[in-house]
Amino acid sequence: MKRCVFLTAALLACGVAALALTEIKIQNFAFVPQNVVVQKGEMVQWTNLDAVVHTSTSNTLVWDSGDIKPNESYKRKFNKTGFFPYYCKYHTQMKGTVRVTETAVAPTSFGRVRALFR
Ligand SMILES: [Cu+2]
Repeated sequence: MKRCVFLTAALLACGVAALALTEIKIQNFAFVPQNVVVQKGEMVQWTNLDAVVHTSTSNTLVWDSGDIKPNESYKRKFNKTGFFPYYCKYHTQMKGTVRVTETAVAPTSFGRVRALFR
């Protein structure tokens, strides 16, 4: 883990790799980040930082969080590869995507750095 200290990017990568959890904030009626890439078997967690209820609902009904109240989270594991668009049931302009890959997250440099620390 010492190597992580030298680069902000690497530090970030280590944090994600250690937890195998990708966090998405629901803030100002938006999913942040809007598009994420995870490896099969990893967790994604949505945390609602707004003062109103939101949902994370798959366009193809692969999942539906139900109501995520303010300051609450919803978490699920992605066991199948694919591309999964989702939205908020109450505010349909709120959209995001989760891409689930078979192996190490690529092709961004972020993904490569991250893979080094597995
Ligand atoms: Cu919403």
